[in-house]
Amino acid sequence: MGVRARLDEIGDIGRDPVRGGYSRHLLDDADLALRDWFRRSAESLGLFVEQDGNANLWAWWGEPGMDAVATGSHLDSVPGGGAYDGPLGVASALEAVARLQAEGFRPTRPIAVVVFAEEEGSRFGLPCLGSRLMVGASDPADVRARADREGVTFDQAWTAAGLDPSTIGPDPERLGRLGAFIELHVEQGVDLEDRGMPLATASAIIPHGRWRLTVDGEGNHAGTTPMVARHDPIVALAEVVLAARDTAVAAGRGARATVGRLAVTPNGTNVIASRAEAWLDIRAGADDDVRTLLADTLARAEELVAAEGCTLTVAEESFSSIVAFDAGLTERIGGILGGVPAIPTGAGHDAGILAPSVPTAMIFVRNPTGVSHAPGEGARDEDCEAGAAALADTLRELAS
Ligand code: HGY
Ligand code: MN
Ligand code: MN
Ligand code: MN
Repeated sequence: MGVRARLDEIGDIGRDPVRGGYSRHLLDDADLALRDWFRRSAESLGLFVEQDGNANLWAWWGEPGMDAVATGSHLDSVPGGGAYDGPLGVASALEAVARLQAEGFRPTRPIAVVVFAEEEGSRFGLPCLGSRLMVGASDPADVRARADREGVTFDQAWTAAGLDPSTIGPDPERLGRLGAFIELHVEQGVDLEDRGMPLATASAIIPHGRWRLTVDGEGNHAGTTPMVARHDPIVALAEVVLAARDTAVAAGRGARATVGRLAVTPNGTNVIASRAEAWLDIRAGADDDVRTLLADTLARAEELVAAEGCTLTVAEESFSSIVAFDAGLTERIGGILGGVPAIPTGAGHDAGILAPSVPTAMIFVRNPTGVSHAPGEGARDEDCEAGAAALADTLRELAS
């Protein structure tokens, strides 16, 4: 069938007419339609499909047993995301199984194609929700206390989809079945384009922290409040955003600080806001570097916020330490792929959550634009097919 044809099957699901690209979030209509597509595609390959207590989907080739080779990724997106981040890994995994079946391959180990829930964290704010819950890296009580941007609680969303929220949490039995996990993913950068190569493996995922910054000021009338009498939280927050940018630029060494999401209360055109919120995403080469970047940003922010007569509250939303992938497995796959480079990534992945518990590796497929988390994300069809072929070669070798 081919990877392109599989991606085209879902090409109209979750299109975002306002932002462009795709908005597919945990258990929303698009996510449910994508889950149906996955189930139908897997069952057409004769795979046995099950959903675990954390809403991750598992399609088994052979009995769900021990020492399984798992491969897959996620189907959810960021708001206005691209077509490949996540779905390329799932479509390639299905295609790799189809190719192996077509050549008459009989695996000696169970093979599972997996779709992890809410990898982007776009609905409830916690990236890699499904894989974190499975490995016990997130507290189910913390997850169930969350609500989405419309105020829908986790339990309400879960039960609306016919799921029982009490089933979320560590799944050691399922995790214990896995002998290896390989995630194929579109590259989110231009390293491969610059090298003129279609594929790579991953050497590491750099650390990634997310914080919610809340600035409180004094709501008032835009027309009757003198400039000197204002405590405007948007002005204060703007200073904090610039402080984060300046701190990351000054730190260098691949440090990155981003505010991509804001919320204002009451959000009126002729109103001085009473509250302004920002979600700060920081990434850098080492855990301590991320922590230092945050501390340096907040040291500057405290002064700026106080100067506006406002107050700042900081809440950590999530933190992912640096991930080093299984060197042996990565080297072996690099060899299967004909000697490709192992490159680090600044993007988080479910593979990063599994890596501490399961021998894990990643395969990157070239992205000519390097753009991701935006409609401009791209991959050439021939590179996508090369990725699926490489994944099939990997599964054949690991499950022979
Ligand atoms: O944010 C990330 O790095 C990933 O795409 N969830
Ligand atoms: Mn992503
Ligand atoms: Mn992804
Ligand atoms: Mn008025």
